[in-house]
Amino acid sequence: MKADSETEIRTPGFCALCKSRCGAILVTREGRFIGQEPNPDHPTGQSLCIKGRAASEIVYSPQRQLYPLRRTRPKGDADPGWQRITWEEALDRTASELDRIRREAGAEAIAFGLTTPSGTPISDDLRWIERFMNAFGSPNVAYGTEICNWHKDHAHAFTFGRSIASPDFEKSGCIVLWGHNPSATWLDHATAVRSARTRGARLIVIDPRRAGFAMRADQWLRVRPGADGALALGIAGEMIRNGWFDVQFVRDWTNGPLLVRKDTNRFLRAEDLAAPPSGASGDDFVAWDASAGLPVGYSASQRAYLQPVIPELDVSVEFLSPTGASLPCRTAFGLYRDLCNEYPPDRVETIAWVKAAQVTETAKLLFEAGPVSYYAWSGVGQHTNATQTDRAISTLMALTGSFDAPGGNVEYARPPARDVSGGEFLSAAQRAKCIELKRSPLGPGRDRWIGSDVLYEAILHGKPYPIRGLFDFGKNFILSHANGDRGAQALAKLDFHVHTDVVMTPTAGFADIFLPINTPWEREALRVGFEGSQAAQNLVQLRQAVIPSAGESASDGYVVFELAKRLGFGDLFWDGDINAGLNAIIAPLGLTLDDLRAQPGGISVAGEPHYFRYRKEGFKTPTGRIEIFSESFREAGENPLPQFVEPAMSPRRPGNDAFPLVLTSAKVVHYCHSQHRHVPSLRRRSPDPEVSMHPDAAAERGIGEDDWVEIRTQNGRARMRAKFDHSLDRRVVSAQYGWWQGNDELGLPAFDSLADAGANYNRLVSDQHADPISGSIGLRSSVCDIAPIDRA
Ligand SMILES: Nc1nc2c(c(=O)[nH]1)N[C@H]1C(S)=C(S)[C@@H](COP(=O)(O)OP(=O)(O)OC[C@H]3O[C@@H](n4cnc5c(=O)[nH]c(N)nc54)[C@H](O)[C@@H]3O)O[C@H]1N2
Ligand SMILES: Nc1nc2c(c(=O)[nH]1)N[C@H]1C(S)=C(S)[C@@H](COP(=O)(O)OP(=O)(O)OC[C@H]3O[C@@H](n4cnc5c(=O)[nH]c(N)nc54)[C@H](O)[C@@H]3O)O[C@H]1N2
Ligand code: SF4
Ligand SMILES: [Mo]
Repeated sequence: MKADSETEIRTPGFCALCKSRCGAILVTREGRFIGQEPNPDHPTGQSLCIKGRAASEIVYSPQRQLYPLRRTRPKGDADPGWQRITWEEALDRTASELDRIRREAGAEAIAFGLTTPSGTPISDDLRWIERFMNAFGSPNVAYGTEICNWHKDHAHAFTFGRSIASPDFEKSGCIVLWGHNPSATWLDHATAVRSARTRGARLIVIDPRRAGFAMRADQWLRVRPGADGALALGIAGEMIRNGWFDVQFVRDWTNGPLLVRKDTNRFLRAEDLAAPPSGASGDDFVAWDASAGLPVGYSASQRAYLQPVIPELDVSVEFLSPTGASLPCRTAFGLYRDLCNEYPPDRVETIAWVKAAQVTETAKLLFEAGPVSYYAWSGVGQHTNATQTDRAISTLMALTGSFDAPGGNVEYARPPARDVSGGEFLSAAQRAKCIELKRSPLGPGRDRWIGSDVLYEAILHGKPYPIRGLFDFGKNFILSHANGDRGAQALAKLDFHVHTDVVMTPTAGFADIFLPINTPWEREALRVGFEGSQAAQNLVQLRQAVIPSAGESASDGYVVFELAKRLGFGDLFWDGDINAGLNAIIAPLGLTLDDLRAQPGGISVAGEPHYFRYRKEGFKTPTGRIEIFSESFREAGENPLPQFVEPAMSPRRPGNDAFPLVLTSAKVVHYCHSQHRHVPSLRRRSPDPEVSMHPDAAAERGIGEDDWVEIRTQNGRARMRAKFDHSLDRRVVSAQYGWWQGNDELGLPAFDSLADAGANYNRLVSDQHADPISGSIGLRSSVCDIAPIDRA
C-alpha cells in the first residue's frame, strides 16, 4: 500500500468481475474509490478491460440496492411492495423459513441458485456458499454449469480423466480456440495468445463469427452453430487417413488397441474367451499382438499389458466364446476410425458448412505445428449435443500427442490449501436425491448440480418431488436461462425465495426476502492461486476492502456465516468468525491472514508444473488410459464413441422451414451476461441489444443496418437492432442476451424480460430439449426468422 499524495491510496488487489481476475492497483482518494489500474507486477495484471476500468461506476451506481427488503404484495404483482427491514429481521425470517421447509419436506425441498464465478465476483465467497449448501443438506444446486463449463471441466474427464486444464500457450506451436473468444471474455488468455502469436505460434479458430482472434488466425473455420462434433470427426478422419497423428502416443496411452465385441459393443474381457490370453483372466481387457498372431491381456488396475507387446491399433479379429459361439471384435481405435470415415471433408462441408479444403489443411496444421494447446468454451457447451461434441474434440486432441506435454494442455501445481467447501457434510443419501440424476447418472447431478429445466419442473409439477424453496445467490434465471416465461411461473409458485444480489434483477423481483450484496472493492477476499500460468497459480493474495460497504450492503460470506448460526450449524462456521475460517484455509501453506495483510500484493508459494504426469500415474479413467471408447457411456445408454447428433433445433431436421436462420449468441466485452447495462461508460459504447446478420439476409427481408427488428422462434419473440456482419454465413445470425436493465443516468430504457416487445434472447429458446448427459440447452442452436418491426 503506498500513498502517492496525502490523500491517494494505491493498494494492490485484483479485479473479480470475471474469470480473468486481472491483477490491479485499487485507487482511493479521500476515502472515495477512484478505480483500478493494471498491475504489471501481478501475473495476471498486464491490462484491464473496459469493465475493469468502469469499477467505480459499478460501486457508486444509484441502481444498487443497499438495504434488506421484504415483499409485502403477492408474487407476480407488478409491484412487490418492497419494505425495508433490518438485517436482523431478514436473517431471522430467512432462517426460520428455510428451517420450516426443511422440517416439513426435507432439505432437498429447498434448491439453491448460484451465479457463475466466471462472470461475477461471487468467486470471492464461493467456498463459503458451497460449505453452507452442503451443511444445510440440499442436493439441488442450480449452478448453470450445464450451459457454461460442464463440458470442458467435467465431460472432458470421460476422455482424459481430468478437465481441459490450462493451455500452455507460452510453449505451444499451435493454439486452437474452439468456441472461445478470449478477446472479449478472458483478457489474460487473450494477452497470452497474442504473445504466443508474436513468437510465431500458429492459430486455429473455430467460430461462426470472424471476431477477435478469428481475424488473425491461420485457419478460421466458420462452423455452423452446433455442428462442431461433425467437424471434429472430419478433421480427425483426415489426420488418421494421412497418418498425421502421433501413432505411438495413441497406441501407448489410449484405449484404442483394446478389442470391442461387435455383439455387445462392450470391451472384450478375458473371461469371454474360450482361450484367454496367457496370464489374463476375469475382466482383464484384450488387445491383439499381430506379430505373434495372438491376443494379449491388459490389466486396468496395473494399467499394463500382461506381456511385452506392440499392440495392433486397427484390426478386426474373430474369437470363440467358452460355448463355442463366434465373437467378432474390432479395436476401439478401429471403430473410431470407421466413425471418422463417415465424415470425409466434402460431407463435413455439407453438414458443418466449413470448406472441405480447410478440414484437410487444419488436420495437417495440427500435425505439423505442434505441440498443440486448445481451449473450448461457450461455443461448444450451449447445445443439446454438447457432451458428445466435447468427446469429439478431446479425442481429436488426443491424436496430437500433446496431452500434458510442454506446450499442450497441462495442470499447474496448486498451493495445497485446505478445501473448506464441505463436501463431506452432504450425505450419500442426500446426494442420491439430486433431481438431475434422473436425467443421467453421468451428468452434473453427480456433483449435485441441476439444470434450470428440471428445477422448474420440480417446482411447477412436483416431479420427481416438489421443490418449495429457493435460496438464490445472484442467479438471474429469467435472463440467463432458457424459457424465461416458465422460469417466471416457477418462481411465482415458490413457497419461500430468498435472493442475494447487488441490484434488483427480474429474478430477484420474485423473492420474499432480498439481501443486498456489496461490490468486491468493499470486501476482503482470499484468492489461492490465479489462472493461466504457474506463476499465477503460485500466488496467494488477500484483496483488501478499500472502502466501506455502501448502505447496509454486505458480502455473501457474511450472509451464510450468520445464517449458519441461526440454523444450528454455527460450529461448522467457526461460530461466525470468518477470519478463523480464512486462517484454516491457508494454515497448510504456513501462512496467516496477518502475513497476507502485510503483503497486499500477495505471497508466492513455490510450485512447478508437472508435465507428463500420466507416465507415472496413468489416467483416472476406467481403463487407466485416454478413452477413445467409453464403456461408461455404453452402460448409461449413450454412444461410447463421440457420435455426432444434430442439435434438437437444426436446419437439417424436418419441420423447421418457417425458421430458416440458425440463431446463436456470444458475449460482448462491455458486459457480463445480464449485468452492467446500468454502468454509463459501458452502456454508452453499447446502448442497444444487437443481432448481427449477413447484409444479404437482411436485404432479403427488407432490413437496413441499425433497424429495430423482431427475432421470432417457435417459443417467443425479442426485439433488437440489426447489425451487418459480412463474415457470417447468410444462414446464421448471432444475437446478444442478457438485456433487461435500464440506465437511469443516460436515460436509456429497460426492457420487459417477459414480453415479446422486450429483448430477452433466452425467451426465444425452448428448454424442452436437453443434452441427454449434461442437460445443456440449445442456447446457441435454435432456428429463427427475423422481420423488420414495422411489418412485425
Ligand atoms: N443466450 C445465452 N444465454 C446464456 C449464455 C450465452 O452465452 N448465451 N451464457 C451462459 C453462461 S456461460 C452463464 S455462466 C450464465 C450466467 O448466468 P447468471 O449466473 O445468472 O449470471 P448473470 O446473468 O450475470 O447474473 C449474475 C447476477 O449476480 C449479481 N452479482 C454480482 N456480484 C455478485 C456477488 O458478489 N454476489 C451475489 N450474490 N450476486 C452478485 C449480478 O448483479 C447479477 O444480477 O448465463 C448463461 N446464459
Ligand atoms: N465480457 C465478458 N466476459 C466474460 C463473460 C461475460 O459475460 N462477458 N462471462 C464469463 C463466463 S461465465 C464464461 S462461460 C466465459 C465464456 O467465454 P467464451 O467461450 O469466450 O464466450 P462467448 O463469447 O460467449 O463464446 C465464444 C465464441 O463462441 C462462438 N460460437 C457461437 N456459437 C458457436 C458454435 O456453435 N460453435 C462454435 N465453435 N463457436 C460458437 C461465438 O461466436 C463466440 O465468439 O466468459 C467469461 N467472461
Ligand atoms: S477482463 Fe476485465 S472484467 Fe475481467 S477481471 Fe480483467 S479487468 Fe476485470
Ligand atoms: Mo459461464
